[in-house]
Amino acid sequence: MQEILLLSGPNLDLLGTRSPEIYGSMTLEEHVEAARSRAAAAGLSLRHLQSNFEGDLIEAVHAARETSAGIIINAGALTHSSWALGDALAIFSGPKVELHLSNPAAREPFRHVSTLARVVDGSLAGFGALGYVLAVDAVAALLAAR
Ligand code: CA2
Repeated sequence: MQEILLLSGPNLDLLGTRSPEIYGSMTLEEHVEAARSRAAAAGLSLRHLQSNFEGDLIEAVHAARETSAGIIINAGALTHSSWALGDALAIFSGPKVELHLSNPAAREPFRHVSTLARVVDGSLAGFGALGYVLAVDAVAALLAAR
């Protein structure tokens, strides 16, 4: 069975505890479970890693080259600053989807830059919880088209 790696960046472990007006009220684990169910319906497994450390996420992308068919990444604020994470993702050859709960383009100017956009197949932003399900659908469709 092919595996999707879902990566969650800094502070996303706090989902459900603060700022529901921006990020909704679901916990990260609830988003992961929704994504996992959708992946299972498409015949895919899903593994999740959350880290508050940039290097952990980079190493997970490196390891994914041996284990995972596709990557979904909500890199949190690293989206706007981490050229290194973008470079790591560029080396991964499977489908890659950038995901955000909110719509960074409609927020503060520093969120308008994505260091990941240049290396992913596509980005989903602003759909809240639905984004996790849509991202799985996108990776599944890209895998099926290969
Ligand atoms: O909208 C998204 O999913 C973001 O990736 C979330 C990041 C933000 O820096 C990006 O610009 C957009 C922030 C995640 C912080 O999550 C929190 C969760 C609960 C309370 C406070 C922050």
